[in-house]
Amino acid sequence: MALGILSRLKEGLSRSTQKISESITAVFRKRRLDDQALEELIAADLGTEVAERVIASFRRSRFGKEVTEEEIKQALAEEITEILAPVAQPLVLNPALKPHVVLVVGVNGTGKTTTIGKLAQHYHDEGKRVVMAAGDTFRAAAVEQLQIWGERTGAPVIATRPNGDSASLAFDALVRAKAEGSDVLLIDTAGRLHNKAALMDELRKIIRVMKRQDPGAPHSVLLVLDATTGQNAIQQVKVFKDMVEVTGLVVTKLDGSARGGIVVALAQSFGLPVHAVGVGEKAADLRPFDAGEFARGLVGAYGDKAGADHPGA
Ligand SMILES: Nc1nc2c(ncn2[C@@H]2O[C@H](COP(=O)(O)OP(=O)(O)OP(=O)(O)O)[C@@H](O)[C@H]2O)c(=O)[nH]1
Ligand SMILES: [Mg+2]
Repeated sequence: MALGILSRLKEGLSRSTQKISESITAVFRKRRLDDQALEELIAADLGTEVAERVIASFRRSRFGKEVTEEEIKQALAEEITEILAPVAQPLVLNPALKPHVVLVVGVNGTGKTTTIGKLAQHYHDEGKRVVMAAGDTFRAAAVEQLQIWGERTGAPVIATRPNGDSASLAFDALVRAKAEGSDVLLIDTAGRLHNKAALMDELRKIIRVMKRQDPGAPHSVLLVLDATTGQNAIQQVKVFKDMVEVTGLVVTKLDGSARGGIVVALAQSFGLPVHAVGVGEKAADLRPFDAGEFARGLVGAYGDKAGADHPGA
């Protein structure tokens, strides 16, 4: 099964791969470390900063040398791994917290509810007691969607009437999770960004109301981003960081994405932990974020595993 997931990640990233490595390889063959190379990397969603960093490093270490395509890929993978390694941090639940409260935010359709379901399954499989709160009270379908995950995992799903107050729902869910001695409370939210002020009010109210009961809550605020939106994800992080204290990211839809490079741009721009990546719609399709694996997948450097650990090339 793990292999299946890995190959789906590879498959998703392979389209980014083509973008990055075909053009880059061609450029480096000609040994023209110039604006074109820079543009190719930026076009692959790596962003200006990362592209400049990669080019600068290549200029120092590779310029004028005979290099094979595989060596270029390995070197690029190493460079990208360096950028990603500091942000590759799993979401660790604090066992002293009963529950550890995780608020999940993000714009419409990024995969919030699905990610909560996957996390519920993951923690359930670890033997933890999970409670979910259907904080998106505007869409009946959103509540049902979470309830299906609840049935799958045996975790209670706290919901309220349609259009009910999400803050009091979150409050009630926290009361319940505490009473049950749960390990983790996962709170879903609505993500209608077209009304930013209303969304900000709602999220802040949820947080304020929960703090009355537990001043430390929410202990984690996960921002879910859809990789297929490319550079727009950068803007979303800025907007949500202004609203709430985002503690970490989950990047979804990397199975179908030609935009894996955005993860590198996010790491470079914000340094926020990337807790996990989504590579499909099923429970098992949430993977821990592995910097090296991701970087190699992104540039298509799977051929020579040993080369990845090449000392100080
Ligand atoms: N291929 C793929 N699809 C995903 C992934 N994560 C979520 N989806 C799908 O994306 C769609 C939206 O996911 P939701 O979890 O409903 O997104 P949401 O953020 O809760 O959406 P709203 O509640 O409408 O704001 C669904 O069809 C999911 O099955 C992923 O990693 N890969
Ligand atoms: Mg949802």
